[in-house]
Amino acid sequence: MLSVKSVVKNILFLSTSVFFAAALAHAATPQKPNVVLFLVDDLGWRDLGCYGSSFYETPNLDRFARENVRFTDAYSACHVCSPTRASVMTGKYPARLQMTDWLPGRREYPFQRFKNATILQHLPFAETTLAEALKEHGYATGHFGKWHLGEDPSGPLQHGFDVQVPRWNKGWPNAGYHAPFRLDALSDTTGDYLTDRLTDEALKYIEQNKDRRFFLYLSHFAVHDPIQGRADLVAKYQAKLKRGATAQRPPFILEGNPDAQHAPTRAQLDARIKEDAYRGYHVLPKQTVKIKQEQDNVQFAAMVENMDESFGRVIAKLEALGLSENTIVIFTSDNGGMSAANFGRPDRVVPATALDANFSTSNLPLRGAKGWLYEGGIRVPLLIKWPGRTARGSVTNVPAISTDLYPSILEMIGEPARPSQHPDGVSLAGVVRGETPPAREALYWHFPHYSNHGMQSPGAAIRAGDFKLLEYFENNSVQLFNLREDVSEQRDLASSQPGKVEQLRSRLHAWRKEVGAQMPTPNPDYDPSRPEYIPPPAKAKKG
Ligand SMILES: [Ca+2]
Repeated sequence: MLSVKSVVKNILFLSTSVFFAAALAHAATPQKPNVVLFLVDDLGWRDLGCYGSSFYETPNLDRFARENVRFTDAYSACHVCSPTRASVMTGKYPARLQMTDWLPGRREYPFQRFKNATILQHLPFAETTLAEALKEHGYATGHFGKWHLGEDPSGPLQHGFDVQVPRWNKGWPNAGYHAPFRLDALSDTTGDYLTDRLTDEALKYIEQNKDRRFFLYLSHFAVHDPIQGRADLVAKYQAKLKRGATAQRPPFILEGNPDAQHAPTRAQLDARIKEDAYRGYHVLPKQTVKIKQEQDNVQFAAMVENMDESFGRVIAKLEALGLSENTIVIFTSDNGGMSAANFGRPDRVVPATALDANFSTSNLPLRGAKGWLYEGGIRVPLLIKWPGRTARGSVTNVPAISTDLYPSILEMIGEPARPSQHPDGVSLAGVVRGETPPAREALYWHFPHYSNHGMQSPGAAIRAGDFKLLEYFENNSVQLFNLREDVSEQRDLASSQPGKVEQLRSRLHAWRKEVGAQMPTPNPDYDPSRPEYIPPPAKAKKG
């Protein structure tokens, strides 16, 4: 029988051994890098200085781009929020997940020939999310900001995150960017600005976890509408606009439905915009809407610079804590810039006095906007820092997409890929190291819905090499562009290159079959005598 003394001795010996074993294991395993994923909402491809904006100032991101890797041809998996976010968390195309539209999704209207395809209302629990994978590898996981992948009990806390700030799962801030925010688990005082407060909390999280590996998902509500900048920055851009305001081009152009029976040419659209019937900001005759052409919105400019400040504060915190050489930092956006207004209710009219609240930016030279399959809807900034592995200041035109982040992060932290979880992603780690790009046949988009930011038919797209084919489901129209020669998608090659069209179309159809993509179904309430939304006549000119 053991004496009390020997039991105590044994416990002491055991606990000391456990302590030394743990310390040895710690010393033998190199510290895994931390991961910061900084995801901005609705930030357009040209909304940063390092991507060509001359109006918005983003010094922290510009410096980061100079020191790390900048992707010129990066894409979001969808032109609206939730599908892209689902692809980031799972490494799967939204079509494979049946999460192809924003949550909860668009209403049905009788002028639409199809019903929107049915979507899941939350991220499926069968998925091993990026956060769950990192948790398995010993990471603390913090979610700060926008989720938009389902309500509780399918929020971030049920999908692998230890911490969620604020406790709010929707796709927009509850009460705007100025305090009071009316958000659980995010306190505020008068004068607080949401992006700043979220950043405060994210920095606290970094401090609290500085001695262990962590995954910080800082998913800002910014720069999604409501378009409300911080007052000091708004004043700065008001002054800047006054100094340099010389409009180079018309403030808006028209875009129509490429799938219409007689789809309008660019010259026809440019002529129509001068007609009285096409005045105003609402759904215009022949399914046209207006697209903003200038980056001159001072409220939006303030939001972009403030978001850049937030990024700069995160980088500075990592440096101050000595973590910057052991932290992977990824910056991207979930879809293109909102240069078209939201006509989720087609009878909505945006008064001329409220343009800046409804049209945030210009995506030029890219065509289209958030809500469109043109490049303006899906091409986004992507910057990656992999400490010690990044070729300083490199720029790559290797196409990348948001499904790639999952396998890229696994490879960069030295953990094995999970090919059955992220079948639609390829690791970009080699590209970041400056090696040969990963083999990939094509990138795909699938949107079996009508869009709030345009009146085009539901459709899909494929990019293979330099070519991109867009296909629309009401009349099966296609458009073919060579992005290398025509990034603005102005020269439709569909009729001159029928072989290319057939090749890409059959690949797109085969992909749809492979991923089990849902197609829109006939709308029983469709009224064929009114095949398009008929807007109210333009009001008579005043004065
Ligand atoms: Ca978005």
